Amino acid sequence: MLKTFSLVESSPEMKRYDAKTIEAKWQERWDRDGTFRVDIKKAERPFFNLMMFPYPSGEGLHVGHVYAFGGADTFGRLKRMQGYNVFEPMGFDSFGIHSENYAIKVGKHPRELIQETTSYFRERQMKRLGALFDWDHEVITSQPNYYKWTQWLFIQLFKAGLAVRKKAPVDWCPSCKTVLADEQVIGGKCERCQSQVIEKELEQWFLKTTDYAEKLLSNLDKIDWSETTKTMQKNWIGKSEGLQIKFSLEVPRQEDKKHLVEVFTTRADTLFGATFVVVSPEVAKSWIDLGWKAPKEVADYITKSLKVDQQDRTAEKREKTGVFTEVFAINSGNKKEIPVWVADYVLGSYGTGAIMAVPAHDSRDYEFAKKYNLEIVEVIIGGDVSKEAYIGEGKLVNSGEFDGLDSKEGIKKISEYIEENQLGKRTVNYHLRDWLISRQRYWGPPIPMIFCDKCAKDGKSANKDMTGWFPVPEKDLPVELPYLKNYQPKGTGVSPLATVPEFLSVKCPECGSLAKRETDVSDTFLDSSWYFLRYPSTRSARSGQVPFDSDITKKWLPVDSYIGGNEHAVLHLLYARFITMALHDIGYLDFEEPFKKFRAHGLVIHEGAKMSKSRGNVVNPNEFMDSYGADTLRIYLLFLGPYEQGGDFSDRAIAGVYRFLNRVWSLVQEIADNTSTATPSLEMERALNLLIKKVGEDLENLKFNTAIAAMMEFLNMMNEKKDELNKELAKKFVLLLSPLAPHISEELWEVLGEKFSVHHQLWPSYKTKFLEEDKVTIVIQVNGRFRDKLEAPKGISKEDVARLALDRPKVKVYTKKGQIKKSIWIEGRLLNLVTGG
Ligand code: ANZ
Ligand code: ZN
Repeated sequence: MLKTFSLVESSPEMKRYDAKTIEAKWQERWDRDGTFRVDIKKAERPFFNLMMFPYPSGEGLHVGHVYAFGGADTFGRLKRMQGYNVFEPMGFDSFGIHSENYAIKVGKHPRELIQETTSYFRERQMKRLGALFDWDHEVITSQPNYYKWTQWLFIQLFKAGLAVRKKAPVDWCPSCKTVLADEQVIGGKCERCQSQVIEKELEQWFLKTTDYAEKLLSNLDKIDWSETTKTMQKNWIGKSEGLQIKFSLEVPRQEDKKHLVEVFTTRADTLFGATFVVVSPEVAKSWIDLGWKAPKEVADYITKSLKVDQQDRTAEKREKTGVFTEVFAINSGNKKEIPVWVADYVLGSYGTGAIMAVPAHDSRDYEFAKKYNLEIVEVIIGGDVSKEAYIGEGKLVNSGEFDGLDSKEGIKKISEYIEENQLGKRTVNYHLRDWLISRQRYWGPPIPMIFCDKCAKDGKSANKDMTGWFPVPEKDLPVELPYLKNYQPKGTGVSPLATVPEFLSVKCPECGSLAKRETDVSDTFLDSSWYFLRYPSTRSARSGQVPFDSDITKKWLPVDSYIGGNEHAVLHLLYARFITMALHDIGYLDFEEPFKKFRAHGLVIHEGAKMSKSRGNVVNPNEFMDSYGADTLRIYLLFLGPYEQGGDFSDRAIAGVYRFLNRVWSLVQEIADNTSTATPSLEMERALNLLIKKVGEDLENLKFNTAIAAMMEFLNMMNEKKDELNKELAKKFVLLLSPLAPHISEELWEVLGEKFSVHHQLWPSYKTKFLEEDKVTIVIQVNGRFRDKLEAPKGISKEDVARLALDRPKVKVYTKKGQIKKSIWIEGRLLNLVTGG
C-alpha cells in the first residue's frame, strides 16, 4: 500500500511544492537550451500562434494580459504536442499616443521610458509566465529598424493611391491635442483619454479603407473568426442598399445649373410621404460656396453646427434643431412642392448628405416635424401616425399608382420608376469611413512625405490631386524621429516636430529645391497593422532590406491562430485586414486575409468591474506569481469561466487552484517513490482515456475551464484509488497538465524519472476501446444467493468485479465470516463468491 499523506504537508522526505524555485529553474533551462525555439527556415509543420502584443504604457502587465497570453500559450503548447512547429512571437506596441500619454503623465521622455517599461514587462513579467515566447523574434514598433518599414508601407499605399491627403471634417481630441480616426472615437469620446471630441475641418492624411469596404465585408464569410467579432466588423462597415433620388430645386448650383438636391434613402416605398427635405450643414455650406445667398439665420446655423462633432449630432436623445432655408424642392414621386430645411441630424459624410424626410415613418423626422409643425402624411399602413412614427413595413397608401403594394414590392417598383425616369439610381452606401492616419503628436513614425512649393506651383506631383507632394525616397528611410526634449503636444493643430527647423527643411526629391517635410506622425494602429508580417522575418538575412522575407512569409503566413480582445474588433483587426488586402493587391502578399482563425477572449473583471487604474482594482500578476507561482495563476485564470466570457478575479479562490497543484505534486511524488507495479482497474483505465480525449478536445476549442475541471475530478479519483496507480498513468496525467502548467509538469516529469523535457513529448493518444459507453449489470451472489448488483464497463475482468463486489456493504456482511474459497464468473453477467466456513 502507498503511504498515507496529508494534502500539502507531506512526509519528511518528500519535497515541498516550491513553485517559485521550480519555475525559475526551468525557465532558465528552457532559455539556455532553446527548448521552444523553432527553426523558421526548416520547420516542417509551421504553426503561427499569435496573440496581441501589449502597449508598454503602464506600470506593468495586469492579470488581463496573463489571461490572454495564458490561454493562447496553452493552445500553442497543445499544438506543439500535436507535432507542429509552433512559432509564438512576442513584442511591444511601443510607439504611439498611449505610450506618449503615459510618458507625459510620469514626466519622462518616451524614449527612455519605453526602454524601462519594455525591459520590465519582458524580464520581470512575461518571462515568468512560462510561455513559448520566442524573444529572438521580438518586434518593438518604436525602433527605427521596425518603423522604417512602417514608413515604407505608407509609401507603398501612397503609390497605390490608397494614402491620400484631403480636407474633411475630422474628430479632434482637445486633451490629446490631435485628430483621431473614426474608430478611435467611442460614443463621442476619445478612445485613449475619454475626453469629448470636437469636430474640425482639416486637411489630413487618410488611408482609403472605403475602397475595401465590400471586400472587408464579404471576406468575413471565408474566415474562421469569433462570431461576435465578425458581427462587430459587419455593423461597423454598415453596408446599406438604397436609392439615390434627385429632387429639383431653386438653388443656384453653378457647376451644373441643374438646380437639384440628391437624397439617399433605404425606404423608397415611403417616397410619397416625404413632406420636406433636410440637407446637412455641410451640403448647405457647399451651396453657399457656390454662390447661394443664404438668409442670415441659416448661415449662422450652418456655421454653428459645423463645429459640433458628428457622433454628437446623431445622438438619439439630442433635441433636433434646424432652420428653414426658404428654398423649396419638388418631391420626385408626387411632384409636390416641399420645403427644404437644414438640420445637423443629417450628416454631411454619409450618403448624399441630404435626406427626404418622411415624418410618418421615421422617428427622427417625426420629432423634427412635430417641433417645427411640418406636415405628416401616412403612406404605410400599420401604425398610428398621430401618436408616433410607424417605422415598420406595410401596405402603401397615398402613393398614387403604387397604392396597395406592400413595402418590399413598393421599394422595387418605386426604384424602377425613379430609374426609368432618370430621377435617380440604386446605390450602395457604407458607413465605414476612410482611416484618418495623421496625428499631431510626437511619439510615432514621421509620415514620410515631402511638400514642395515650387513643384506645387509647377503642377508637379507624385500622385494626382496632390500637387507638390512626394514620398521620401526609399533609400532615405527611415525618416528618424529626432530626440525632442519638449515633445508634448502643442495644441496648435501641428505636431511638435514642426518646431524643429532641421527636421522640417529638406530637399525636394523631385526638383531639388528647398521643401518641407510632413511633420505629423502616423497613427499607432498603422504600426500594429502589419507587425505579424515582420515577426518571422526579423532574423532573416534580408531583414535590413525588406520588411518581410517573401519565402519566410510564404511558409508562415497567414497566421494560423490569433487570440485577443474584442475591444480591437473594429480597430486593429479591421486595419490589419485592410493593410493585408492592400499589400496583396500591390503584389507583396499572396493572401488577402491575415488571420485564418481569430478567437476573442473575455475580460477579467475584479470586484465586479472591468479593471482600470482609475477604479483602483487592477491586479498585478507579480504578487500572485510570487506567492503561488505562474502555473497556479495560469490555471486559476483559465478556470474562471468560459474563455470567451472571462470572469471575476478573486484572490481567495486562487488558493483552491494552488491546493490542486499541491495535491498533484504530492501524489506524483508518491507514485514515483513507490516501486510496486500496480495496474489500473478497467474503470480507472476508462476514466483516463476519457480524460485524454476530453482535455485534448477542450484545449483545442479553448474550453480551458472544463478541461481543468475534468483533471480535478480525475485527481480525486486517483486519490481514492491509490493502489491502482502506476508511473505510466502518472506520466499521462502530467502530459495532460503540461500545456496548462508547464513548470510543475517539467519538474514532475523529472521526478518520474523521465528525460528532459516533458515539452518534447507528443500529446498522449487514447484507446477507443476504453471509451465505449456500454455498461453491463453484474449480479453478485454469495454462496449462490443474490446479494447485490453493480454497474460496470463492458469487458470488465473477473478480478475487477470481485474487487468492486467485496467493497459493497451488502456483500461485505456475507463474506465477513469466511475467506473466499472460489468464485464462479459468467462473463459480463454474474459473479458468485463461494466462502469457506
Ligand atoms: C427616407 C426614410 C423613410 C428613411 C423612412 C428611413 C425611414 P442606413 O440604413 O444607415 O443607410 N439618412 C440617409 N442619409 C443620411 C445622412 N447623411 N444623415 C442622416 N440620416 C441619413 O440609413 C439610411 C436612412 O437614413 C435613409 O433612409 C435616410 O432616411 C437616413 F421611413 O430616407 B431614410
Ligand atoms: Zn520641388
